[in-house]
Amino acid sequence: MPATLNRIAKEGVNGSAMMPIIQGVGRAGIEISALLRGAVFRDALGVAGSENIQGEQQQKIDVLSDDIFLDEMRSTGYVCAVGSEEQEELLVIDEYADADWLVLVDPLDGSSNLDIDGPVGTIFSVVKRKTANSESPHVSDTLQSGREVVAAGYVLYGPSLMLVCSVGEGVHGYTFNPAVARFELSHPDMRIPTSGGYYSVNEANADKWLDGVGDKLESMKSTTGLGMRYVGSMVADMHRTLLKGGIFLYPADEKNRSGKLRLLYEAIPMGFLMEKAGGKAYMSAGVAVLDVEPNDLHQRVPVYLGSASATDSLLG
Ligand code: AHM
Ligand code: MG
Repeated sequence: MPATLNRIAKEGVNGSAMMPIIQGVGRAGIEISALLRGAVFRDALGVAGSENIQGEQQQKIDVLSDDIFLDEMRSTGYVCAVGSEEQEELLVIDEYADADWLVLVDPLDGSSNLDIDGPVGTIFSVVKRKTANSESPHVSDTLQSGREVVAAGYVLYGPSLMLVCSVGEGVHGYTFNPAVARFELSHPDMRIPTSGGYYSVNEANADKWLDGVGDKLESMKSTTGLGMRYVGSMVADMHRTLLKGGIFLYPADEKNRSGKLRLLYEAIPMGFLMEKAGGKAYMSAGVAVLDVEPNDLHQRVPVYLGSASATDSLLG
């Protein structure tokens, strides 16, 4: 009998409490995967005609994935509110407004890759509310640093469907086995290799990067000899970095002076996983992503995620 996603209930310091939520993420992943595979037949590709809070065109699939994720979190009965990259405000789940947990999600990250049938993902993290259970959950409940996160992970919609997560101890990867319709443990205790791998960045922005990152990258390339890979889909780039080593970065640039990626929906969950897998996660030299105190639901930060050797070589 292979180890299945249910085993997460017994692993990690927060495993039992997180079981229904992680299972809900798994169900959302299965539904979103089915949606993606059938999208071209249902006229579900293309723009929805709306913009998200970041002023970006929403794809129809972004909106549908957001609905699916929210429904699955509601169905757990354990989630009082969801903060989503696709929603301006915190979404309170009225039926369970007294529940303990809040979930932050980027329901479909990298959705610009859908035009070319490229990999995309769902990124999530879980925090415990600070407000009393008798009160309505408040946006302040979401503004917790990565040190307060109790579980985080991602779903990767690639050639196979994978859920990679940590509930506080270790990072485990589960692959959906379509023959038996369940996630099975395929990548136990993922650890980022300490050397080798790739650097992963949109190097077309190099002449606009701030903080001298261009020179630092050139120096790192010559000292480490790392190869280069870039999908432009954070989940895919992070997954490769975890498995093969190296570094993924999205520095601040003249256009995105605070960086492009979102602290709560992208940087913190991936930083949490990277640290649990033995790697490093910085927003700048000496400042760990997980130490940043958020001040806005949709805040952006520069990110540098990778092995200790690669991040130290880049940031010093
Ligand atoms: P999104 O949340 O709107 O999909 O944007 C985030 C994505 C990440 O998946 C990826 O790392 C990054 O944007 C790529 O940006 P760029 O195309 O500027 O290289
Ligand atoms: Mg995103």
